[in-house]
Amino acid sequence: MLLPRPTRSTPVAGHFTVDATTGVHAPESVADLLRELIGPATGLPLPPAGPSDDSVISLRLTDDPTLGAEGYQLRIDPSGVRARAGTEAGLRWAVQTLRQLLPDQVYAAEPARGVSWRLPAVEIVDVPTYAWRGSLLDVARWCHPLPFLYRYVDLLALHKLNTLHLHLTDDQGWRFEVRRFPRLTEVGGFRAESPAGHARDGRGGGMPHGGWYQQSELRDLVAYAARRGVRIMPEIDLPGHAQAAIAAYPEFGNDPGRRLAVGTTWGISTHVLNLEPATLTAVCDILDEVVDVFPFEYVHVGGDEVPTAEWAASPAATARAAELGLGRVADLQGWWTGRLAAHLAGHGRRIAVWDELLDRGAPAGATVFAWRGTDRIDAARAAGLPAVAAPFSHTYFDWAESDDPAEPLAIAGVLPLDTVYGFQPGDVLGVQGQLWSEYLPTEPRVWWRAFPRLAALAEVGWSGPVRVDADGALPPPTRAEFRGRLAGHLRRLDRLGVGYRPLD
Ligand code: TNX
Repeated sequence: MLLPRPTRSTPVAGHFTVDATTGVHAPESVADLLRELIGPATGLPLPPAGPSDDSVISLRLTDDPTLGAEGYQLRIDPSGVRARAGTEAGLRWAVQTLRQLLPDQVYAAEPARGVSWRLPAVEIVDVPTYAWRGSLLDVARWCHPLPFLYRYVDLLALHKLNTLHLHLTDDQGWRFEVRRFPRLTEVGGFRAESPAGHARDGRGGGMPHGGWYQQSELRDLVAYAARRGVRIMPEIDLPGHAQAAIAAYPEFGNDPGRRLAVGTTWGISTHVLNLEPATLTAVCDILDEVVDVFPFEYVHVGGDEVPTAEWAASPAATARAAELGLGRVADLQGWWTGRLAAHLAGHGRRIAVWDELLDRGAPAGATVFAWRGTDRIDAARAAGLPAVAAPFSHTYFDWAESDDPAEPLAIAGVLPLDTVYGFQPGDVLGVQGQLWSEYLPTEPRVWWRAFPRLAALAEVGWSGPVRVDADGALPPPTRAEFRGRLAGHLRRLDRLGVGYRPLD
């Protein structure tokens, strides 16, 4: 009942039981992860294996290029467990597979008594199809508490998803502590109220909301995620979706005399950063603190939904466009983002951007997050840029799963589970599921919208797309196989107390 489905799995006769005599042979960090993930529920000590032990779990690094950066092979037979991988990342995924092969009580928080920790004998070779298997969590619209972020990382690792895209800033909140610009969080981290009901109804709830993360808290989260094979990509959304920053520092906006409030409704703010040298320098200073906290190679600098009216009305911006020989004011965005890319390149980093940049001069080397439809994936490829497939049509899990009026309030809909599972991403760096949080203010809401769809996308990312009929529908046997396996997988989420949306 593995999810995601492994590349190859062949049953072998018999089984192996993990018990109090079982020792572990593995690189230290991998052995620690095994103990951390299997110890609490089983109560087993899993000590380092001695030379004469005959009950052993052995997880070793090997030189096998066919396993790539994250693949592993695993053999369980009555004599023990042996996993091999070319990297510690591969061994970590082998640990997640071992955990899935144990009885689902292994996911319980409390010691489970009277369970025989029996592993079926099997031979597995498992190599992911896509290198980027991500999940965006929007902590800007609602500042989700840190313990939830830790749980979220656990859930990603369980599904062999390797990237958490943390959307840290937006019009309605700035959550990343910046030492040099403390008002970003002191002012930008708090708003007066949020919409009550759908934003289009125009009613405010009257309740303030706010919060932010200290750099040290985020560093700890990064380290915790890294031990599980999950990288965290920070997103600082620029130069639009930045009203919270302008509320904190009016000089970043296009009218320094104007006092803006942190956004209190959802949608697209018309207020964007100005393109003055001082603001560019400030943004680079902010990014310096970002790279200091997040070691991952990619920094997402946003770039979605940037209205250009303020630039068009600004003599300084129009003069700059003319001086740069840009035909359109909108192209200033590509030029400006190129400056950020160059600055980040100085730190050895690459930039990620939303697909709007394709229309405004995306900087060379940028990785494009194609969200406005599957055609944006093709557009990125046509521009010679790597793409992560994140189209709303298949990966926007903030959308309702059905049109049943009993569904909790959603920004839009409908995105059914089968559509996610049938997604054909094409030739891309990988796939990513989005959990924008306008209508996901609490942990239970996030889980409801995330699962089971994120599990389906994790399988697309790891195991590759399934074959679909000419009309895009799942062939009934494929659907039945996945649903059957998913039903078993949901028992694991039950043990973890993750309140997913039940299968229809
Ligand atoms: C569009 S996707 C946005 C977000 C919203 C989302 C809601 C993207 C890059 N921008 O600001 O939260 O739609 O589905």
